[in-house]
Amino acid sequence: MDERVTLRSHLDQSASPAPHGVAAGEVIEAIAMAAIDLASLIGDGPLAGITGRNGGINPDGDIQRDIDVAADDMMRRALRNAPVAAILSEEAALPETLNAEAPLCVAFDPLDGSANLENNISVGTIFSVRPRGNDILSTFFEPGTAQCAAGFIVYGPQTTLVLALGGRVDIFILDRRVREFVLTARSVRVAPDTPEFAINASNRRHWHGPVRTYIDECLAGTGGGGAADFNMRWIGSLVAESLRILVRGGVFLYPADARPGYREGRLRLLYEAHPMALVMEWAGGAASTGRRRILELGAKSPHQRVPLIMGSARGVRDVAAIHEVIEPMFDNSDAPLFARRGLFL
Ligand code: FBP
Repeated sequence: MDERVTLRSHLDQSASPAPHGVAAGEVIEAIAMAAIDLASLIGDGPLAGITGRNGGINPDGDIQRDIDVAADDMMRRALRNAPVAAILSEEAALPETLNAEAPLCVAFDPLDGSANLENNISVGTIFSVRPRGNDILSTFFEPGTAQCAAGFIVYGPQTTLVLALGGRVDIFILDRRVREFVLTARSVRVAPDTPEFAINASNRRHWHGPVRTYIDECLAGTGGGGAADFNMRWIGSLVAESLRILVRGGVFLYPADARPGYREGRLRLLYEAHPMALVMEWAGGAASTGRRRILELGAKSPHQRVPLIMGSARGVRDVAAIHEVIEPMFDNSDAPLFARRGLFL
């Protein structure tokens, strides 16, 4: 990209015409500043006193590490100085009101996939911004279509900010020398039809019929009657998988399965699935539970889980088509019916 566009100048240009654009720009800048500090802390890790040891259990039953607590504090501090009426963090049981008069509400996962840090694998912060409704806390329970901005930061070899704002998705990389995000990809588009899937295949025995059928078809390849020869990736880090999909397409699946605690999937609707779905859709991709569009769902509780299938439009459409063919009552069957080929459209 010839001209150097910083996040700040990008927000000045593109945030203001969007609904709630000026306020959204301030929120995004606050999150970006927190992310810059968090990137240095993550980069130093044990050198900065981060042990990775457990700090307890968060409200949703996940192990909480010292870095999760630090990331949560950083995000909260940043958002207190932004036009934010209420926040909902993965690390707290309930939403918290900040400035009741402010125009926006923010749900966030301060540090997704923190267990990956032990192995120096990419982790991230995910955020979802929506206009405050009359009843502040009910704002979080509106469908994902209410979001006016969303995105995520990947703390990896580079610190990358993916931003969905004003109906498009742009990517920025942190210039560490000057502590500024710089635009590197404008209006990114998800490739419509990449034969690549990402799923934790160790759960195969627990999957329901439609997911098993889809993955079996991917694995069969053209030699086995499948529609294409698929490649597979599984990083176990939602932000890293999402960035890969934006860069080269493919489909990511974290489905519901038969394990206790996974009947609604693993990922959380408000600060994982909703923001990722907005990013995917605004980049021309799709996001679904297999049966319903993620953005049309409203949460019933702050930490509600949801099956998430997202990425290239064709892949998500194929998974949804298989869900239509296979009766829900046979969902968890191992019957040979589910091994049949040729279900892709
Ligand atoms: P947390 O929200 O608990 O940090 O975990 C989320 C996550 O790490 C995602 O980033 C990833 O897609 C998924 O869990 C991996 O789950 P599993 O270990 O079950 O494959």
